[in-house]
Amino acid sequence: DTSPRATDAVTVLGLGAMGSAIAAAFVERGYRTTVWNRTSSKTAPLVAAGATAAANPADAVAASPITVICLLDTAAVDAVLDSLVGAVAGKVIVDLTSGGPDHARAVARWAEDQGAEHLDGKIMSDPPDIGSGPVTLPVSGSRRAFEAHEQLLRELGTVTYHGEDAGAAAVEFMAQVAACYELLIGFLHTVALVRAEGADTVGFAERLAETVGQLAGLLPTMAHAVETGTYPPDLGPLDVQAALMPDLIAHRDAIGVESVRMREVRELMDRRIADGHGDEGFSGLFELLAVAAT
Ligand code: FVH
Repeated sequence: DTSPRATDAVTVLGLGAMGSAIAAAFVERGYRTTVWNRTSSKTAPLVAAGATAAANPADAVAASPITVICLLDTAAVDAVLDSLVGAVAGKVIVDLTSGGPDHARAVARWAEDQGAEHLDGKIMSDPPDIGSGPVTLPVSGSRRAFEAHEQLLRELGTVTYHGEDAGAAAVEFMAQVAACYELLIGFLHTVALVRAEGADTVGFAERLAETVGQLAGLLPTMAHAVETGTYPPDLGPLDVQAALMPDLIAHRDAIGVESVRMREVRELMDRRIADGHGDEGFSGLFELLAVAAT
């Protein structure tokens, strides 16, 4: 992309596995890159590649209009921000550290008090993918800062902007991570089931990957059903789906495989049917999930 850049200078605070990959991507793309890390020895590979090492976070932030922070956790971010009081006025601070929505909102308030603009982003990929592989980067916060520096952020991967609420990217990230863990912990339990029955685990996993691919198409449809409150018989009517559950759970109990989630599914199905919705599908269980009305 040869369009003029908003800036050719960028600062990166934090040179762990991810921070180093981020700084390297900026150096490789010709940005004047300034780096800082608590353990200064980690700056060496990046300095060798053309980056400039700063002695402390404040000097590093002063060197560029925009600073990317990528540290282990929110406690680390707070520690570094404490050393940046009075040093960020007029700057753009982009925090890519994993954390929850409320921390992102707190950093946004801190930045505003300090006269800086703030973006929060979450990196959904592994360090080697930065700059080249499948990187998803939800970002939220100052729309002006996002529009001014969108291209710099896109050097790292596929960026999606989630609005002015600084916590929105973290909401997306937490939901994505949790949904993947929900799927994968269930997958591992079914691997235990398949192995307990002496079946082919890898073959099962390959066939399940196909099934999961088909489920992917169902997710937006189910979200639409939730939004409209109208539930089609997805995966079939609950009357039919529920009929399997006693045998499915009895089988897992018989071979010692965890069934806590299957018991939750059965209980929700039975309640939904008792409420008169046996002709609707799995998405209708949403109505029974105790979520405080927003
Ligand atoms: N690594 C991954 O695969 C995941 C992929 C998805 C996104 N995550 C998030 O990225 C953040 C950084 O993760 P990381 O893999 O770079 O983590 P480390 O390699 O352990 O580096 C941690 C850096 O944080 C610095 N640090 C820790 N505590 C402090 C502190 N109190 N003050 C200042 N810096 C601190 C640490 O410094 P040092 O130990 O080298 O001196 C590293 O630079 C993270 O949020 C992941 O969830 C990565």
